[in-house]
Amino acid sequence: MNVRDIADLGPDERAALFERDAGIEAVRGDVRDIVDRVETEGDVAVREFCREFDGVEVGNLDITDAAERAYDEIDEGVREAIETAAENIREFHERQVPDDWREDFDGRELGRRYRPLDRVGVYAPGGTAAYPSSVLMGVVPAKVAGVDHVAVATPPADEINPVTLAAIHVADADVVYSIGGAQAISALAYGTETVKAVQKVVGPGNKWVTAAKAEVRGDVEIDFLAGPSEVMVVADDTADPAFVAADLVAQAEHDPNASVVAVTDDEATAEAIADEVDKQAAERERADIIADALDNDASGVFLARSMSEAVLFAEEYAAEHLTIQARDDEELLDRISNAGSVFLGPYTPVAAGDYASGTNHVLPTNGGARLYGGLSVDSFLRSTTVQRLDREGLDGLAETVTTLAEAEGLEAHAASVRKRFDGEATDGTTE
Ligand code: HSO
Ligand code: ZN
Repeated sequence: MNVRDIADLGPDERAALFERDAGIEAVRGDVRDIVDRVETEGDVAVREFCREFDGVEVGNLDITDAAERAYDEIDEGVREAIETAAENIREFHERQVPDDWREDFDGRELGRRYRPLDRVGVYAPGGTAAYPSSVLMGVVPAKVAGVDHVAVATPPADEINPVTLAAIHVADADVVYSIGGAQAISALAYGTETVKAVQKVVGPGNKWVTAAKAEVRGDVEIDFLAGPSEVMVVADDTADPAFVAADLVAQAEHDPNASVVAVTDDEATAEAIADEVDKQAAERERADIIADALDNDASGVFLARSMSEAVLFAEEYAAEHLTIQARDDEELLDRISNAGSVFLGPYTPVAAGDYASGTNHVLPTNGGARLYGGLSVDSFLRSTTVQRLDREGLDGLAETVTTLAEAEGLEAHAASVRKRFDGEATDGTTE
């Protein structure tokens, strides 16, 4: 890998780094047809697409029983690892559950109440992108939030990944469908004879799945449109180049379109990271995918003139994962707002969060971190405000409300307040 100087970046190079997108436009038209057909024809269309895209003649679309069987059958070590990861994820997400509250604001009792969504769908990719860990990241927070019906859809195959199925069981999903791609997203969004329609669809997927989520958004809620994995490492001269490189190479193995970036103010560190990346990348099993990801226009090792410039670069990039390997990591973190998930210190590899530390790995990519955060318990809750005013509370507010109502030309609004004091003077208004 070459080290590039931030100061030398031209507008096109900056655009490639900072204006990443999910790359779904090319498939939007085809996906719209699939989504529409499933919406209007239901199971018949789903089965046809399973045949066409997955090459599988699906018997029962509901495979909930298979998850429990897989749990019993998989390797014991893997089963324990799933359970440990699920437990840590559950614990961290339980800490996120907000309490309902009511408070008195001078005769105005106001509060907020949280209730879970009733029905949620989690997409679990299949094939080489089958990540049992992503099943945990989608289902566990939904269950912690109290969602009653959590459905998982995963593509049909001659043998569906048993570890994915076991993770679905451990995460305690309620129903599992053997449906993949855009057809799964449409089936979850609109329902079919077999599939119960949900209110929100979450989870990562390929560009077909992502385009389908864009398509159904509005009719149902979605989490966000996630693209390939990204990592940004901000490093100073105290960073261990081998650790930094290992994290870059790890995220690079996800996808040829993954983006992996390091930025440092120290030239020797930059060169050492670049050398280490080349060395480690060649040693990995998925060397081909890694090589493509490293070649990406949004990947690279960058030299900044100062740590302040490095921080600005990271802020502008708004990476899915941000790791800070530097002396003053907390101080640097204070200056960064745009990041999906942050990893501090030499012993916090991104892989820890990917699997088992407890944080969620379904995170905003393509700069989404400028606007929103990753999947959490909040993603599955809706809040309702509640209020009760006593007579004095309303009396104290009457003039403000009637004045504003009349300023908006909404006389009946003002009257609805005055009605409470018919024939009487209020503190503020005299009728
Ligand atoms: N780094 C990926 C999640 C993942 N890693 C799943 C391993 N398995 C996106 O955050
Ligand atoms: Zn990962």
